[in-house]
Amino acid sequence: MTNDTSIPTGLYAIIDTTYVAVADIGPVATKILDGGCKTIQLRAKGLKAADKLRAARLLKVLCAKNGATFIVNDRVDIAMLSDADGVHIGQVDLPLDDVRDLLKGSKIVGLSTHNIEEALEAEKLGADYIAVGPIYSTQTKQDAESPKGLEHLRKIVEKVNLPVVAIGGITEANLPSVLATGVSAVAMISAILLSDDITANTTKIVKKITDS
Ligand code: 3NM
Repeated sequence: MTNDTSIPTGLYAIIDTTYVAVADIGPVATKILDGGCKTIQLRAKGLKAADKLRAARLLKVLCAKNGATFIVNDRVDIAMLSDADGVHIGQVDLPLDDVRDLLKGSKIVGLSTHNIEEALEAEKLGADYIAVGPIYSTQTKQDAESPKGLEHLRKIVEKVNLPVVAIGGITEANLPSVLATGVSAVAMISAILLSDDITANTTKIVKKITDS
């Protein structure tokens, strides 16, 4: 486990390139950071590796300037080359131990989990945090599992001794119910990226989390 104190808490915004054109990644990140968000993940599934790396390097600089944590989804190599603060991996990616070996030092490694067994295994493996989802139905991830709901989330928060990031279909409207389960952070993609005023919307969500 890393001793890094910047393990995601509060709003965990994910810049997903299915919603954001490559040229807009920097401006969108700036709007999110201006709204007070302290964690950004780059999720760039369809992008060419060189574009991913360029975007990751840009996001690292923007996040560092704002005292925010920058996480790369899936790609350990891109995380290393961009000096990201961490990487987020899924169940089908490289084993967590090997990811940590590659990254060295105090980098954050987060793992996607979908049930209590995976969550407990993540704890055993020494993940720094787990994502649990999808809590609600989502349009963003095509191969998402069926929605797990709040009771499922609450049980994992109770049983697993790791920071939990809730993900999937989370909006400003259902945020209070999600926060009431005791999660450490709330990941949002469409609720942030599809808003008309990203900074104002982010500010509102960050305040809602802080005040809860
Ligand atoms: N992972 P939105 S759900 C990237 O269940 C992702 O692991 C999920 O997007 C999981 O906030 C999801 O737009 C999509 O619903 C979240």
